[in-house]
Amino acid sequence: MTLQAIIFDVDGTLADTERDGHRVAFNAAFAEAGLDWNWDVALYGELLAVTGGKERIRFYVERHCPEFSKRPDFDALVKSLHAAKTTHYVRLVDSGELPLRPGVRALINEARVAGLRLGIATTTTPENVTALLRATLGADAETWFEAIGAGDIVPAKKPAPDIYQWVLQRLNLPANVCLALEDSGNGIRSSLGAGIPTLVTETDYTRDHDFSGALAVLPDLATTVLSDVRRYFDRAL
Ligand code: XBP
Ligand code: MG
Repeated sequence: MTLQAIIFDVDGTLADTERDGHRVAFNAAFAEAGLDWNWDVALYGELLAVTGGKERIRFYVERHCPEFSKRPDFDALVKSLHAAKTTHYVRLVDSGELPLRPGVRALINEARVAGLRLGIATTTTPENVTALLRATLGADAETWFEAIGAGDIVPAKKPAPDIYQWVLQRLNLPANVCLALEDSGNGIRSSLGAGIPTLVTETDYTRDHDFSGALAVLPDLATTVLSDVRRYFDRAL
């Protein structure tokens, strides 16, 4: 089998966005709404167990202030908090404060030159993906990715396989000619659930996750070139 496409996760994989991006944006939205919720670095690590921002807010409320969910306007509040969070996050990304992880730009460039097809499978909101690609790779970077599966486009977020299955369908490729790049336990459960061989680059938040089934677990892509990726892919055969 020859590798035909690479499907990238976004948060934690393209860029280390969680601690200094999403977390900061959630806290800004909470403060703006007059809430005294503060997600510190350690607490946020626990909340990452749940993917999706709206789902994460609900998970926090369930655990830390369950009475809050009894408010009649709770659903609307979650929605508006999340919309405000997205605005803050996009602003942060636009300011250029969230760089790509080492080796990511080089691998994407090399893959494009080699004629590999590219996709994205993420639980984050589509606006966030657009902002990150533009801020880091340039105005036309979004067009490099033939299929961008993001956010609520599928109802069941990672670890469910749905988002990867959606991307496979868009690419019109079987799972076994693609390689997924992931950084988290929920991410690899999703990609492997869709049958896609998966390479992991771990982050500070995901180092202790269960990556069983990964082709390899790397600290980052700093020294990984496309021929290495192809070699890892061949392990899946
Ligand atoms: C990313 C996530 C997302 C972001 C927040 O996971 O879990 O929830 O933290 O995004 P993955 P939104 O890298 O596995 O896709 O607030 O836009 O939902
Ligand atoms: Mg991730």
